[in-house]
Order: sequence, then C-alpha cells, then structure tokens
Amino acid sequence: SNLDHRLAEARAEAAIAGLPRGHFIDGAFVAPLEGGEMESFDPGLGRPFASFANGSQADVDRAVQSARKAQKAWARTAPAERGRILRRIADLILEEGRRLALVEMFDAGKRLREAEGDVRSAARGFEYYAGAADKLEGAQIPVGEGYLAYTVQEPVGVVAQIIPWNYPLTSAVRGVAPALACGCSVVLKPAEQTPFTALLLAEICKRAGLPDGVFNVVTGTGARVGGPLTAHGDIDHITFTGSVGTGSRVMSEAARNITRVTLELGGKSPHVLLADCDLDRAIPDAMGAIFENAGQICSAGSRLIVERAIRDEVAERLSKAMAGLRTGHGLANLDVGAVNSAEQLARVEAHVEGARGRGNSIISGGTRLSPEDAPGGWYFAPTLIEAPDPADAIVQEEIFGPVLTLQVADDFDHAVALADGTGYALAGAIHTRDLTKAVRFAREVDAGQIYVNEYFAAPFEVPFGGNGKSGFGRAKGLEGLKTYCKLKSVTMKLV
Ligand code: TXE
Repeated sequence: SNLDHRLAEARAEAAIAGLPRGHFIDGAFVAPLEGGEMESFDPGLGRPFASFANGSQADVDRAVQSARKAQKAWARTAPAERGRILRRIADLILEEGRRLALVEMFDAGKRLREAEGDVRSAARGFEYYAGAADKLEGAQIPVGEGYLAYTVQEPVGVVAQIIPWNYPLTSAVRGVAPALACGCSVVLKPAEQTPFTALLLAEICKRAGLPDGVFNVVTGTGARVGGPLTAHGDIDHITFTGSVGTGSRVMSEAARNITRVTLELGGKSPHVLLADCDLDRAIPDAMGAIFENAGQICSAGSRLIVERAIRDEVAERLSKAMAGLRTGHGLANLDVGAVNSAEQLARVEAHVEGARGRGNSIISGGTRLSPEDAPGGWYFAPTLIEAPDPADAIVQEEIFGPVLTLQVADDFDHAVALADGTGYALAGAIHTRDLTKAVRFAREVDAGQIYVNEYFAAPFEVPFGGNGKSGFGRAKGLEGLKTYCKLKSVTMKLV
C-alpha cells in the first residue's frame, strides 16, 4: 500500500538499520556483558523494527561505576562551561530533530507531529537548564556579629533515572538536563518498549562535549535493569516515572540504602466544564487533553466533569467531534495514534469492558480498531463513557488510553468534590468565564498543577509533579533543580 511505501522511506530516512547497539557507558556504546537482546515494536503495525540490549546487574554496575568516576570532575567544571555544553546539546537535538522524531514515532507509536513537538520540547529543556547551570546560588544568612553563615547548593551526586514509554525523549530530558546542570552524573534506564531516543541522546551528549561517564544509558527490562539500578548501593538519587505499583517498589528498595527518590506516578486528572464556559474552546480542549498521545499521558484530562445544565450539549458535541477523529499510523499524522504495546491495548480494553459490564454507558467508541492500511497495529477507538457512580473503577483507575469518562456535577462545589474524588492529584483543569470560581478551583483542588481555560497550558518554566498517589517531587522550572542539589549550610565563627 501507499503507507507501506512511505514507511519504508521513513525507516531509511531515520536510519533504523544504523541505530546504536548496546548500552552507552563511559562515553561509548558497549555490548551487554551477559549478552541478551530484545526487540522493539512499531506499535502502528504491531511488528518489531529494531533490536537492543537487554542488560543485567553487571551492566548496571559498570554504568554506575562510570558515573561515579566522572561525577566529581563534572561538578568541578565551571558552571558556565556546563551550561555551554547543555546549550550545544539543545542545538544538536534540533539539528538531529528529524531523525529523533521519526525514531520516536516508530518506537512509541506517536503521530509524527507529536514526536516533532516532543523533540522541540526536549531541546527547550536543555536550553532552559543550560541557562540555569551558573545560577545555582546560595544565600548569606544574618546570624549576628561574630559569625558568617551561608548556604551552598551542591550536586546530589550520581542519579538514576527510570523512565516510561509514553514520552521517552521528553521524560528523559526532564530529569537529565537539570541533573547535568547541577553537576550530577546520570545512569538512565529507558523503558524496554522505547529505548532508542535515549541512546541517540547519549550520542548527541558525546558530540556536544559532555565528558565520558557523565551520562550513561543501560537498556533492558524493569526486572533485569530497573531492579538492580534501584537496589544499587552507590546511587544518590532515583528519579522514577511510571506506575504507582512500580513506584512503590522503587521507593521501598531505595529505603534500604536511604537513597533519595522522586516519584512521578499516574493520574486521573479532572477537567471541569462549568455552565458558563465557552464550549467552542472547551470541547476541542477536552478532546486534546485525552486524545493527545492516544491518552497515554500521566497528566491527561481523563475525567470530564460538567455542570448538569450543559451535560446534553457537551455529550452531543463531544460524540459528534469524536466520530470525526481518524486513527492510524503515526506517519499518516491523522488525529489519534497507536497505543504503545499489545499489553497496554489489552489493559485499556479490559478497563472499558469492565465499565461496560458494570452498566456504565459507552457514548462513543469502546472497541479496538484496525485501520485498513495499518493491519496488526495497536489501536483503540476514542471512547467516551458516562459514569454515574464516582466510586466506579472507570472513574477511579488510570486507564492510560484514549478513554474519557463523563461525570455530571450539580454545581461548582459538587464539581470540586468530584475533582478531588480519586487518590491521584496530578493535574486539574477548569473552563469558566467566572474568575472567582477559577481562583477558588485553583485553591481548593489538590493537584500539582492547575490549568484554567486551556489544558496543558504550562510551558517548561512551570514546575510539574504530583501529590497523593501521583507521587512527589517537582520537575521542570527552577523547582526541578532542587531535586538534584543538596543544600549545605556553613557557619563560621570569625575569630
Ligand atoms: O509501568 P512501569 P508499565 C501507568 C499506566 C500503565 C501502567 C503500567 O497506567 O497502564 O502504569 O505500565 C521500569 N524496578 N504508567 O507496566 O512498570 C520499567 O522498565 C525498577 C503511568 O509499563 O511502572 C520502565 O522503565 N524499575 C506512567 C518504568 O519502570 C522497574 C507512565 C515504568 O514501567 C521495575 C507509564 C522494577 N521492579 C505507565 N519494573 C506515567 N506516570 O506517566 C519496571 N520498571
């Protein structure tokens, strides 16, 4: 078919056959010590497209040693020079942007347009923290005559980053760029579904002049690589992004060595439409909030909460708009891309079937899809489910797919109560023309970030993270630096 032909061209353009093999340790690609390879799949076709190393404890040990060896010299590198290297990484990400976007599209099943957006935000992340490297200031504290007291921001040391498959490149950058800016070294474990852009990033870091050992990548499964990395005694901080269950295991493993952790876990974020809102804006926004990246976004607006007065109009406009969404391979750049893995597709389907079985009404979608020109691919129809019971699993559990639930609120206060009604507290959004209600919503709803009148409004300058079951710690913005610094205070008696 026409798509087959374009896919072959895109694979050639992305130089899939020339993707790096092995782990990136101490400035070079190296074969896994104990052998073992895995295949990565193109979710758009459900077919393998490239293989990579499935590492083990021995590779983790080697990577951590290399990171430890390189860290002190990196920390002593002039802050402005660290910033310059980060800036060059940003430039090279853009220079290599086309390849990165194509590889990310194949690996994660994203639409090419989304992958291109990810590349721009990855470059932006390095640009942002490049400018921060020489601004990690401490404070002088007045303690009275005879003493000098001040604080110093020191790099925390060797950082492990364990990241998921939904935003392989940008979730790597969110942790790696601030860590490097602060003078930390990093061992990164990408998800086994999506290892390649992390390896390409390593190549770019090397070309930008990052010293060997400062950034290492070990690929492989959670059990073989993630576990040993988490349990390693010579790691100073673990940044984990992923599921609540795995996050909890990471935290308890880390507790054995008193290793610091930040956890960015799932979400079930409320998106409230009040009766006074501008539906011409709110409806497309509500769709973008859940169908972007096929709903595989920790902060997706996955629960639409509408005031009763507009329930019928919202349901009608949404189902009409959703019926027009086209789903297909990322390269075709339609409206919705693939689900990342066969397992994830099965999970999404099980959630929806469960909801159906419990009597929730499926207003739109609700089934797998098999687009004609992408046979075998992993697709789920954009789905809208009305859930009258706020305690129902479809409202309470993260689905991580293109599935939006609809809840009806009697009034503003009820909407706030519903918004806070899960243990998650990652994001929350409201559409209203009433400034007072917007401010009250921002004040009263528990979430790491609130959006008013535009979902995902926050750029890189704005801190991001969760509360409750969504984890703790903040990435992005100046707050994102605190994760990778340890504060030392010095008090000197002036004799
Ligand atoms: O996640 P895991 P999975 C949610 C989403 C999804 C569900 C399951 O709801 O349906 O989680 O996805 C590594 N020690 N999110 O199973 O297991 C693993 O290799 C150390 C939300 O893919 O959390 C990968 O690199 N590491 C989320 C990373 O953890 C381990 C994004 C995430 O995988 C490990 C992803 C172990 N024992 C899923 N086991 C978000 N918040 O964005 C696995 N890993």
